[in-house]
Amino acid sequence: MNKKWGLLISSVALSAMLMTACGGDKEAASTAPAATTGTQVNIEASNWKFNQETYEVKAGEEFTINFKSTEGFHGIGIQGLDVDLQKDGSKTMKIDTAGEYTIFCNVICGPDHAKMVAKLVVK
Ligand SMILES: [Cu+2]
Repeated sequence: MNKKWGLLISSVALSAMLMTACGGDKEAASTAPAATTGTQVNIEASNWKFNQETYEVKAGEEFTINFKSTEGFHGIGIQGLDVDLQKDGSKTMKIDTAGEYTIFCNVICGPDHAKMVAKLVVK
């Protein structure tokens, strides 16, 4: 996973920066309308942080991540999970085992991009 992101990030770094600079708006392929029931995990990204340091969900229960860039162009990936959202988007999923997962920004968004990390705690 790390290796994959490293490759991806270095290969698209330039184009991502250009796209961000022009205010390009791209819909992620995995974007789906937000579900209205179940646990909602609202993650907002701004320059250069997430609105919470940790987000909690329950193991074995479905939840929906609602991701939004409120300032700038950001994205989220979650280490070890199939989550890849850019700008705005939602993803419904379920994690069966308790643990902690690192949420990171997957768009090269500016000088403090590397600081954009948070934690998903599955209890
Ligand atoms: Cu970023």
